[in-house]
Amino acid sequence: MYANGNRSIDFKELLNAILLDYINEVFNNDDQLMKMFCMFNKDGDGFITPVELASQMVKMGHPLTSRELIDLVHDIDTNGDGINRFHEFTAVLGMAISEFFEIKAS
Ligand SMILES: [Ca+2]
Ligand SMILES: [Ca+2]
Repeated sequence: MYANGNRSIDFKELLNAILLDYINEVFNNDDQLMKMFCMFNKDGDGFITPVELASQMVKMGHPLTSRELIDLVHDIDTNGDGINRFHEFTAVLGMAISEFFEIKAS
């Protein structure tokens, strides 16, 4: 809850915490999320590289331009280390779900 190191709870952190609960509710357990993550993480090393992301998007019939790929990796990579890890993937998925259901934070 205090991921950014200060004492106040930032709105984004709160939203993330709520969304993570919500994702769990929607998928009932982590298995569905993990399956989705594994679809992208072909080599099973625990993170999704841009190459893995690009090839899976092609397979799903949505090839990305290099610009779109860079943007997508950047969007998922919340801590900026250049690697898309499982918790980052689920957080982004949560944002997509919330937009889909038009969840309001108020
Ligand atoms: Ca991988
Ligand atoms: Ca990252």
